[in-house]
Amino acid sequence: MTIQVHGAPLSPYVRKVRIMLAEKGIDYELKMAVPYELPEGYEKLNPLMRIPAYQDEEVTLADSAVICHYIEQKASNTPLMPSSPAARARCEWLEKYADYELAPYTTATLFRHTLILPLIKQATDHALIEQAKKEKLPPLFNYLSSQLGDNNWFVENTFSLADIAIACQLINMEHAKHMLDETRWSALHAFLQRCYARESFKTILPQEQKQIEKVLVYIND
Ligand SMILES: N[C@@H](CCC(=O)N[C@@H](CS)C(=O)NCC(=O)O)C(=O)O
Repeated sequence: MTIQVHGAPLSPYVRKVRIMLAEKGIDYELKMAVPYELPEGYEKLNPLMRIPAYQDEEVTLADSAVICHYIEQKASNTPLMPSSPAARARCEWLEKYADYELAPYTTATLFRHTLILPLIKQATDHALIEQAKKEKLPPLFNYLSSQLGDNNWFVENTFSLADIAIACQLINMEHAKHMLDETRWSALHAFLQRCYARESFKTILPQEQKQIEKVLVYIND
C-alpha cells in the first residue's frame, strides 16, 4: 500500500510530516483533508478529527509527532532524531515547544486571523494579532535564539525533527506575511533561510505559496 498522508498543505503539522518524508526520500500520496470539512469516516483515521493522519500497510496514525517518530523508526537510514537519550530528549522537547508553544501564536493567531478567518468571512481580531507579535512571540523567539546559539541547527548542530517542527511554525507566520524580524532575531532568521534552502522544503513550498497567493487575491478583492 502506498503511504497516505491525510491533510492540507498549509497545516504546519502536515508540512512537518511531508518534510520528514521528503528528507527520507519516501514516496507518499497526499489525500486532501481540510479541517471542519473532513470526509465521512475520518474519525477512523484520527479520532480527534484533526490533520494530519497517516496510513501505511501496517498502521493508521494520528498526530504529527507520533507519525514523525514512527517514520523515524521505520526509516532510520537517514536519521532525523539523534540516538543518544539526552540529545533525543532535547529534540523531542524542541519539537513539543514548536507544536505547543509557538503554534498558538504563529499558526492559531497570526496565520488564522490574517488569512483563514478573512477567507471564511469571519472577523479578524487585530488586537490578538498585535498581542501575539508584541508580547507573546518575542520571549519564545528569545528562548529559541538562546537554544540555537551560533549553531546552524538546534540539536547537536545536525539537521533534525526539532528544526523541521520549529521551521514549520515560522513558515505559517511568514505565509501570513508576518516576517521574522531579521535584525532582532538574526540567528533564528538565518536558521529559517537555511531550512528554506533545503531540497525537502523546496519541493513542497512553491505549491503552498501558490495557495497563499490565491487566498490573498480572494481576501483582498
Ligand atoms: N498535535 C496535533 C495538532 C493537529 C492540529 O491541531 N491540526 C489542525 C490543523 S493545523 C486541525 O486539524 N485543527 C482542527 C481542529 O482542531 O478541530 C498534531 O501535531 O498533529
